[in-house]
Amino acid sequence: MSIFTNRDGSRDGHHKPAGYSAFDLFRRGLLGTQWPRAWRSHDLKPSYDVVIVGGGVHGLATAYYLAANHGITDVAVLEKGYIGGGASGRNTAIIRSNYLTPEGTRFYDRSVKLYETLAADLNFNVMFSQRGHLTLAHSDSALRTSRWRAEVNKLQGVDSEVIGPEEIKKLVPYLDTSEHARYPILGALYHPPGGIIRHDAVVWGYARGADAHGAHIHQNTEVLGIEVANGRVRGVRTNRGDVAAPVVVNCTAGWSSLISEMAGVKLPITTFPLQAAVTEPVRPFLEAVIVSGTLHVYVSQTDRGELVFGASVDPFPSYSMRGSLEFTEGLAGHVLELMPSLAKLRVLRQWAGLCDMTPDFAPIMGITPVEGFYVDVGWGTYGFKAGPVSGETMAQLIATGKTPPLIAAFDLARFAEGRLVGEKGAASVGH
Ligand code: PYC
Repeated sequence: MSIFTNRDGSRDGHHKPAGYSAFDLFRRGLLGTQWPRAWRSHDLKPSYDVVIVGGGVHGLATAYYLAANHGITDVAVLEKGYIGGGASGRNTAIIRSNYLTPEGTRFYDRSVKLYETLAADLNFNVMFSQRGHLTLAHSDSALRTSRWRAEVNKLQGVDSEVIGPEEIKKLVPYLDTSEHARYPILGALYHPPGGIIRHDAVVWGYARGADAHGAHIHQNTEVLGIEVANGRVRGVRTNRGDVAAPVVVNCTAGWSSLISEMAGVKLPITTFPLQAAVTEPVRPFLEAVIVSGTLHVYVSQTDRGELVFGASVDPFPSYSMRGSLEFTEGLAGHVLELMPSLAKLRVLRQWAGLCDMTPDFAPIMGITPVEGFYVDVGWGTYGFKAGPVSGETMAQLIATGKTPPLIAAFDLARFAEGRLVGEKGAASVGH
């Protein structure tokens, strides 16, 4: 039996992602063999209808929805490393929609809704755990912003409210909610639908789905140039050869301004590293996701028991993805101000991802002055949570030629026309 033959007998071009019975899992686990490939390798064709640059959650979701929602399957996803090896694998996997602007709230709410049905849609367990999200306020101004966000959220139908220290203590008993804390907690923005997800599973699920519909996923395929003639995109130059395409989509993070510049499109983006760390696993004690903008820290506990922490972006632009001791020391200090009982926990590893920051902290999505060249970039520290809705709306734009209302506010032209979407106040981290 070919490794591309599924249990339902479907093959290659009509590849259907496999679903496994418990017995199948047990048998394959024991034998350690006969796992069908989740996505296939292909020769790079000389042309595609659509070329997507970037094999993270945004690029793969765009490929998946192009096929699933619009029947566009002659699609190549080009990834210079391995899929999910960029920002999609370097985040803290927090999902939420409690944003500050109506545009942001509506947009991320659609993403939460898509995440809620993603495991069923992709037939792949993405381990979405909606355990509630708390943004702590330690000052009057933070409390005011929380109230503002709660009102904006409610008007958009998003479940979000401000709660006091007593309710916070019930939700998170290990938090120091006493008045004697160095930064006493005055209240919090509580967002019950928020939570965490298994980020690799989201990437793999979309890759399987896109592959099953016929998209070609090309790893180790680096885009070196973008061909433009008479104001129209013509294709891309890669380390594996040239590819002609009438549509090229920039779905990269970290290198988005460099890729766009290859097409002659300048983006108002500055790139900063964002570090995070994970501890050894301990028994489950932390249900909700905790964020403190004042202390520049956020923390959640994975299903494996590890605590995942993050803090602010590094204070200088860089393309470095190395962790630093300075970061871990600062992070530990801030975490212990919130939960002193974690003092003996050991950090297992740390990492950094790249954040493409725009002047208003909102993304840049849609058309560019180069016909056929689209961007889905500028995600700052919000990129992973936006994957599904970005894929869905970018696919709709490419298929119909019309900008979906959900992303109209995020167009590139807003910077020249002074229509900024100020989303900094919804950040989990200081910038
Ligand atoms: O926006 O929730 C967020 C977030 C957490 C870490 C980075 N961004």
